[in-house]
Amino acid sequence: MVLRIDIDKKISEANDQIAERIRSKLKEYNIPMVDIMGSVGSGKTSILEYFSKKYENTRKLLVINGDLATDIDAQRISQFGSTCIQINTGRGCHLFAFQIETALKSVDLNDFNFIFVENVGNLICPSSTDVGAGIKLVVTSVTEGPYVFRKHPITFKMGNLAVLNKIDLASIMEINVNSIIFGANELYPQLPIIPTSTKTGEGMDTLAKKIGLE
Ligand SMILES: Nc1nc2c(ncn2[C@@H]2O[C@H](COP(=O)(O)OP(=O)(O)OP(=O)(O)O)[C@@H](O)[C@H]2O)c(=O)[nH]1
Ligand SMILES: [Mg+2]
Repeated sequence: MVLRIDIDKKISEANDQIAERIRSKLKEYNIPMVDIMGSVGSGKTSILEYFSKKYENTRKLLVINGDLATDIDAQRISQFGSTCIQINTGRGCHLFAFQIETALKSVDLNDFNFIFVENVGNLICPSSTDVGAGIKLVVTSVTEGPYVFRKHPITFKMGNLAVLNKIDLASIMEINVNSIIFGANELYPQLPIIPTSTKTGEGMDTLAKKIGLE
């Protein structure tokens, strides 16, 4: 006799239950949570540094950082007044909802009014695991080349919002930002895409408004 146990399905169902529990908890407290996903080096932490600086005196930001190792990102962001919790996943290529729930239990939610998750840097794994966020923000950048939107259909279909970051480098990378966004809009008509630069600040107010920070 062969018994088959679909472990993947069970893990994913258990994860989704925890993600729903997180969503209802945050709704109770009226705290939005954004899950930031994107390739290594696309600018996830830089966006969080930018917002932490800009909203230091007006917002109470909690950031949960996922990385294989080190607390570099949490240290970078916490310089600007945000509270950061670093989760090291070892070999794990994405965060699970149970890790977010554990992190949230370690703080008093009354102390915060906006939460970001910086997921582990890659454009593949994080999109398939719900961490309980209301918005899934996909961060990509012009230095990743012109084909990134076409090559990662699942991630961009799962996302609610995307950013094309580092547009200050577009000409040096020989990237036509408008044509990339035009192509991506055709592929993912449901996905708003905001061109940004954390260096010049271009597009950052639009992004802040879109996620409800402003
Ligand atoms: N020119 C330019 N550089 C940027 C921009 N945003 C981020 N960078 C640079 O890109 C590099 C990587 O940025 P990070 O914010 O650390 O990227 P990340 O997505 O958090 O990377 P991981 O956490 O390692 O996945 C840094 O050297 C940033 O200064 C931008 O808009 N323009
Ligand atoms: Mg980072």
